[in-house]
Amino acid sequence: GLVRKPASFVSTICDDRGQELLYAGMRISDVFKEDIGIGGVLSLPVMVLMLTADHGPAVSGAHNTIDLISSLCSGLLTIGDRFGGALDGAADLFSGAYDKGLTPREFVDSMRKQNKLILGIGHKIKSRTNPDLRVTIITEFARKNFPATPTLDYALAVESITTAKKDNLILNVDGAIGVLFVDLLRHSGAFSREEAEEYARIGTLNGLFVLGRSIGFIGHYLDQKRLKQGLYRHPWDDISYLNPAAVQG
Ligand code: Q5B
Repeated sequence: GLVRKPASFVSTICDDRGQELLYAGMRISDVFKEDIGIGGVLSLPVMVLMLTADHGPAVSGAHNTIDLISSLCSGLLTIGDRFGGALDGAADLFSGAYDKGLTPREFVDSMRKQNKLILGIGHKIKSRTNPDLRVTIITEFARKNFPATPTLDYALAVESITTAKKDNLILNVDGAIGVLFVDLLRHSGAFSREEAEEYARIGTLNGLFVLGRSIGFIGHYLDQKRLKQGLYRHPWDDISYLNPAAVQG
């Protein structure tokens, strides 16, 4: 009989073979007819794109400029555990500790014992006294619209312990998005537990930050060009030059 050639590539999100483009199996005309729009399809992800698109020219990724593509790439390469790349790690850490039944105090202590930073906690300029309104917006949205938010509640209990030590050890934007995705995936009824865990494991949430922040990085590049800014050089008066001999005494 006819032997089907095994496919060398598998794709589920977009099918362009027929007369009409399919997004995850849905005809593009239906996307418009039913007026679900991108927001209807993606809802929280779209909110995340809006929240993460930019956070000013001072963040570590926004400094590099040569041409548009290399600027965007160099900005994106700055994203990592400490800046913008803590979403999946925070989702994994907080949900793992919650599932193990650790109290927030036990979780904080165990991270300290392992000498590890809690991903999703801490911010360079935001603090309890200077709250991050992005976190406020997304947590209020979740409280109003999600069936349950146990991972968020757990992360906020952790935050109340860490901020007692230092005012800036808040649940940051990466952490808030991370734990809220866990709550959405686990409690919306649209995903199995395995699917929910897999999405965090494969890097979905950091991908959303990268997508959103690409918009901001492109904006900063265009802004620098429009303002005819030259090559950036960091001012001497903002650097502590330590002489190794003097440090060793
Ligand atoms: N300590 C965010 O550091 C920052 C601790 C901690 C326990 C923690 C740091 C951190 C985890 C990674 C994370 C996402 C680097 C941040 C983002 C997007 C952004 C960015 C923007 C945007 C800040 C001082 C003392 C030390 C530390 C302790 C610090 N963090 N303890 N768990 N997580 N967080 N990244 O202020 O006893 O004095 O030695 O890595 O979640 O990237 O806007 O800029 O939209 O672009 O420089 O919002 O928290 O603090 O490292 O000097 O530490 O606090 O052990 O204790 P800092 P450090 P001690 S959101």
